[in-house]
Amino acid sequence: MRYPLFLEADMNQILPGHNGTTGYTSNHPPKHIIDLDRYPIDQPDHPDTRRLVNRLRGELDDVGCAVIPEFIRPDSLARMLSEAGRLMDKTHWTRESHNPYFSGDDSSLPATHPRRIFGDRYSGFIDSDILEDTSDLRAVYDWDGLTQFVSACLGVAPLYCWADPLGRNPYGIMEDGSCFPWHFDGNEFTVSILVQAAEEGGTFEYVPDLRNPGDEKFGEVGDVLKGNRQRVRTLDLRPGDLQLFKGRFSLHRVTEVTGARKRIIALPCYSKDPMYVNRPEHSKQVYGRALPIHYERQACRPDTLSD
Ligand SMILES: O=C(O)CCC(=O)C(=O)O
Ligand SMILES: [Fe+2]
Repeated sequence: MRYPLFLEADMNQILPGHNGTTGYTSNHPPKHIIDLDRYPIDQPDHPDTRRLVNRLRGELDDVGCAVIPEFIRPDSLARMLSEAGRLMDKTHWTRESHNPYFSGDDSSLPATHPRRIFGDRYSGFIDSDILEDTSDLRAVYDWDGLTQFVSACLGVAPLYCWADPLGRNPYGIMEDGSCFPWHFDGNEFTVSILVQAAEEGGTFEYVPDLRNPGDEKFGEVGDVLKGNRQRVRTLDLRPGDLQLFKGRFSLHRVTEVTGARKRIIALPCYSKDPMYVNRPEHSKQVYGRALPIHYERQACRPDTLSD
């Protein structure tokens, strides 16, 4: 399978999935997970796929985010929901305060600097390394077809599944009282698939392309943290939709969840750098642990941003 938008040499560099194969691992092949009848992304030359890629590229350029409705089949969504349910008591919950960069306070900066503005987070993750062997989420993430499709939509090649063993494709969990304050992600690109919506709240808000690899735009970040909503966009996700998002460059947050039903979201992540993983401090804050790979690769950063 080849997307014609890129040089063949580039496409050949896309890495296989975490298990070293280029295929999928679940009991269910990609066509049982993704609605390939409506979205034939396994056929890059199909006119529908070309149109879809062009639409998504346009949306990403215009508003920094793109959505594909009902991308995941209802049966697969139900399997993801039951997997998350079985793993729910292994969720790593965090109640803490962090700045948009998940870094420590720096008293050498003025009190109004974004690195000194902390927001309260209460949310959890089912880390990627504990997903079940037959997980649909793991299978679809390990399928090269999805990586190549995401690569084509982002206009970024080669693109890699994220090397971070904890953060690469977790379920994000929020319950009554949960919220996730303004932040930038450690990885460059995130695909999110809402598995179950909260009863109320849990709205995804973002400011497209607020910073870029050469410029932190601390002034603009500070304005958003102080409540300026001029450039803030909101997204009303529905279960099964797929959302593509540039989380390392677009400041984003999830508003407070209320009600008994948990908000559950699958978060497959991608990177331009095949070696890069979270800093140990970032990994501990978000996923509850840091592994040897996080310490070994501390010096290996994808850019010079604050994180
Ligand atoms: O739950 C979401 O919609 C996004 C969560 C998020 O921003 C993150 O996990 O970094
Ligand atoms: Fe994020």
